[in-house]
Amino acid sequence: MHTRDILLIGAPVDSGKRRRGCLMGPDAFRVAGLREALEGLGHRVTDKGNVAAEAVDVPDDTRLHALAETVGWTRSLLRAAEEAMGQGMPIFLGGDHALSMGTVAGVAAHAARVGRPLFLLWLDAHSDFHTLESTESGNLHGVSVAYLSGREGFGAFPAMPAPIPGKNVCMIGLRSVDPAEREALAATDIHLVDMRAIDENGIRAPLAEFLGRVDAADGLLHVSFDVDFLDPAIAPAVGTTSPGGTTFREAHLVMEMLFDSGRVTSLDLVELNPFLDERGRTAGLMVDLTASLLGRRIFDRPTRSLA
Ligand code: 6HN
Ligand code: MN
Ligand code: MN
Ligand code: MN
Repeated sequence: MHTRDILLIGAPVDSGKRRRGCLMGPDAFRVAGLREALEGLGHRVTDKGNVAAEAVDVPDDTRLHALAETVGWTRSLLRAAEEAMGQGMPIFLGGDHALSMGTVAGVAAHAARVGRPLFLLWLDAHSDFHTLESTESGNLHGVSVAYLSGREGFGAFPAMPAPIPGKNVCMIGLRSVDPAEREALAATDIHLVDMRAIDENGIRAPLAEFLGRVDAADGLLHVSFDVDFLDPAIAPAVGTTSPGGTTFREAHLVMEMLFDSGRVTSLDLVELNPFLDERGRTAGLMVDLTASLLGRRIFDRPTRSLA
């Protein structure tokens, strides 16, 4: 199997929403054995420890929760991600989904520098497509994709170095999208795969189609995995639970297909709130899913038929 150089980078971001706990995420992934699982698959793994937020001089805004802190995280993670892309495959251990503004911006800067198109796979119940103006909650974990797409109105944030075109973005698992997000998404060509589409046609076809386009463009692929992509019955450790999520096998199939594609160059694991977990089961499941993305499989295919 293809051995990869993997960098674990802790991003204990907890500023993207009011309910606290995601700052414990990086250590929960470590305790759940992420490093050992990936080493067991033959990869070289380096744990780079945790990144810290840069101190910034940004006035807070009463409508938005922890704006200055989130801008500080975006700046420091942007730099860390761009640097890591030159060294291997970074896995960012969150932290809430606000962290992706920094990680994906840094990955995009790297892609632009090496002259490769960047594709973004957003596995999430939510579209995270608010602007600072449209957010109703004021929680900045709900604005990441809008920022990464280069939407206007992100004043205090660093300019997005290389906005990702909508046709290069695919969201899978959607089931909680606010009216303003729905309207804004309609004006983009982002690929939207909601839970109804998965119920009716399965999760394989739309993912295969997207991966085919990544392949055709010889693109880099960043995967941003929000715990609430999964059904809360199997993944309770998340603040923004939404019923009707993906099953254990749907999620593993996505990871197995991503491994087979050979395309994934960076990954975020976000929104794990260990304070809400049950005996570490959500952290453990996320570790197992990451192992599937990096080559763990039941059998080497094709499996033998019994006929
Ligand atoms: N996430 N749309 C809601 C809001 O508050 O703007 C939920 C955001 C969820 C954020 O999934 O990372
Ligand atoms: Mn999210
Ligand atoms: Mn680089
Ligand atoms: Mn979500």
